[in-house]
Amino acid sequence: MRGVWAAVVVVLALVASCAAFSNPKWTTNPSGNRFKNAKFSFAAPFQFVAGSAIPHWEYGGSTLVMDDFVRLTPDRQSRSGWVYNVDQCFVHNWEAEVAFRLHGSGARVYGDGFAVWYRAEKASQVQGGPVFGLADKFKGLAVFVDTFDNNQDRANPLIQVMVGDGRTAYDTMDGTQTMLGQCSADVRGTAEPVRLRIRYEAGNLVVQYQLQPETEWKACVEVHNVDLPLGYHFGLSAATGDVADNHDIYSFGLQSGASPDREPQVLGSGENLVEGGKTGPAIQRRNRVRALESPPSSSSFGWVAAILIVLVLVGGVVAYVVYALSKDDKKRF
Ligand SMILES: [Ca+2]
Ligand SMILES: [Ca+2]
Repeated sequence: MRGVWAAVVVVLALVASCAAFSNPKWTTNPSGNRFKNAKFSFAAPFQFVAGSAIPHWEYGGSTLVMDDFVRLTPDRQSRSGWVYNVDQCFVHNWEAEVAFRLHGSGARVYGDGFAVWYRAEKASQVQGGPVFGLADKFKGLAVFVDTFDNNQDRANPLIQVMVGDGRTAYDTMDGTQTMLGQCSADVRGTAEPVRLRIRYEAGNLVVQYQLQPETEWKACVEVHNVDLPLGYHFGLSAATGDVADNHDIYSFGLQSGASPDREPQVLGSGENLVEGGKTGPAIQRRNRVRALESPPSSSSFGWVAAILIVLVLVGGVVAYVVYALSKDDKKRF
């Protein structure tokens, strides 16, 4: 009988250790399996702690951190400012939400707008430049909120997506030649902050905006097969030129997660990743990094559950065999 009890103890110990590993270390919001990433987010009130007004973010140029918002530029000519996250982001699927207000004394002309970035360079390498305040020929994603109508097509203000390859220069005529998609959006001069949402999930990029709180989200741009490397940095920047505006950012929030129907393809299997029809080295490499960096998802709970069931079954069989053998031993005597 001693063997039976030993088998039972081993099985219970294995079950307990698996349960400990499956304990989630993040909070899930009510909308599903997304969770907020505090180190890639900021929001008021901004507190001045240890020389940095915004933990995990650096800022420069004309940027001023106020109590309730970050002012990238004041309503003055020829200013540019930026705020930039210091951490590399290894989140595979994410959703960024920016609350902003663009306003100033200009009644008919104002500008130039601001950019939301996911760029290659580190915060310590950020250089000012002509693309809404940061350097051109960037690597990564840009979502421009372009208020000044350079090419006089009357489409501004507009929200526009560009993916930079590190060589292509931004088309200064409102990005007409370099954009992946855009929409006109009357986002300037609002009483309340406007919200911009950028969702990147399984290679699909979706941009929406909300003009007033508690109102519907409007679709703006949807682009497929967008390959963004892991390890880039989030940032925001704005610039004024001959025309000017206050470019005020109230919050930047990053949520990470994935839709449940896509997640099982990605986690745990290095070979079978299907993402926008691409399986290039960047995606495979990203997939490997993701398996290391990402917290366990719902699919990993599935694995834990399967392992537990197998362990219980194996334990049962072992216990039965040991029990039967001990019975045989007794019969023999
Ligand atoms: Ca423009
Ligand atoms: Ca234009």
